Amino acid sequence: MDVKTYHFPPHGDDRGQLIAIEEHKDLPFDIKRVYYIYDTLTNVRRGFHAHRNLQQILICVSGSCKIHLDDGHDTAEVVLDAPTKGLYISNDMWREMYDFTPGAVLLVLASEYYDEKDYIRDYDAFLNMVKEKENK
Ligand code: T46
Repeated sequence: MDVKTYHFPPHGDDRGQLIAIEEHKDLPFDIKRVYYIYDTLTNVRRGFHAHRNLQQILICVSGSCKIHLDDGHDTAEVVLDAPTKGLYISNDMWREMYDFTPGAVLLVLASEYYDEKDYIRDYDAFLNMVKEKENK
């Protein structure tokens, strides 16, 4: 699977590090929403859904976690272990997040407002949608 990642360069000096992400310059979409996931226990797996119309960039800004991606044919595992690394996730991609280290914070930049109707939470329904789109 072709996994798209971004490198966000840090502006470091003897005080520490700073990363800036600017709409229209560093991202392939306009940001409508930002959320972050934290206090997730190491043995917890979350996600288990795809989106019909949502692009996102995931950045583990503290600690690390793993992302399982599934496009209905192939799967990939991506380790997010640096605040400089962003993972792009498009529409129609099943995702699961797991192996959060204690204190990990997963920041998500999203192209759309929150909409529960955009979620496909049933894996078989996800596979059917992928097949239907391919047969069109
Ligand atoms: C995704 C992965 C990476 C809101 O009220 N607004 C929001 O913008 C979001 C994202 C969630 N919520 C509520 C809905 C649930 O009651 O927060 C609760 C937890 O959401 P959810 O169970 O969907 O969280 P995850 O970690 O399974 O998935 C989230 C995103 O929902 C999803 O879009 O791609 O992170």
